[in-house]
Amino acid sequence: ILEKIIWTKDLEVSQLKNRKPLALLNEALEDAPPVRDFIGALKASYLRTGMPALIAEVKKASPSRGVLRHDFDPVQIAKAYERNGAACLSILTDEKYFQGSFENLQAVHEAGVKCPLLCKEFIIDPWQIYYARLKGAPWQIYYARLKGADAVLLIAGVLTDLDIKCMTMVCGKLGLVALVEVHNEMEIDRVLNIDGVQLIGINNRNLETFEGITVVGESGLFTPEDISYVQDAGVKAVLVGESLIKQSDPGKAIAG
Ligand code: IGP
Repeated sequence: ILEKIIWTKDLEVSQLKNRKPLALLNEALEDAPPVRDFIGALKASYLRTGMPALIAEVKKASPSRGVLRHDFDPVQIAKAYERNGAACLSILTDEKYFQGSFENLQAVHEAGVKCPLLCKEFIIDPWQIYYARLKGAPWQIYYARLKGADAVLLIAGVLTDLDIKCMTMVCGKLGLVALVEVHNEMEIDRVLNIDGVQLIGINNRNLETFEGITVVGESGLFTPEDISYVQDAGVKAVLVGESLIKQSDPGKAIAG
């Protein structure tokens, strides 16, 4: 499929400056770390505790809130989250808006954190998978894989159905899982009709359950009541950033 995509898009792609041969990427992949089972970890945690599995987010800043933690140390926070029972971690790699980096992803991976890792990056164009079109975000899915990610985020609102389908296939080829994020019912309907989608994140509101698909409740979760609310709506996992990161001890906040 990779070869096919490259071939069919060859004309457009050849106009891009930073063209890199697919062979180089595939070669690099031979040394990539083994992937961990992201969905398996969510399900295991849910079955063990009966509570939504936690994807704890390692997040320094956000566009709306600015810097969330001035003593931000991604590795220490990741370890604290893992120690205190997070099923998976989400590592912001977007630099521009969230002050994250692929170095943070790699550092957390290399520090021996065992939780599966989600690479939180804005992947907006399937051809970015192969070619650097955004500064600082070269061939993002490949790059995520090489830096130790087990899952990547695909935001339905900025992607076409074909983008999502192609990217999901590329993820599958690389052993990664795509967390497909939706914001409204229209996007949910779109995504449910795309073959191969296994994991959907609902960014607030519009909570439903979907057979055969693991549903993650995302964003704006601050209190135990917030968690109960999405749990009652049927989600099997939650993605929490700000409310943990801002605690004096983010790891303990999970245990509490
Ligand atoms: C975490 P919060 O409100 O708990 O900090 O949210 C996570 O869901 C949020 O950071 C997020 C995000 C995204 C960040 C959801 N979708 C897409 C960057 C890109």
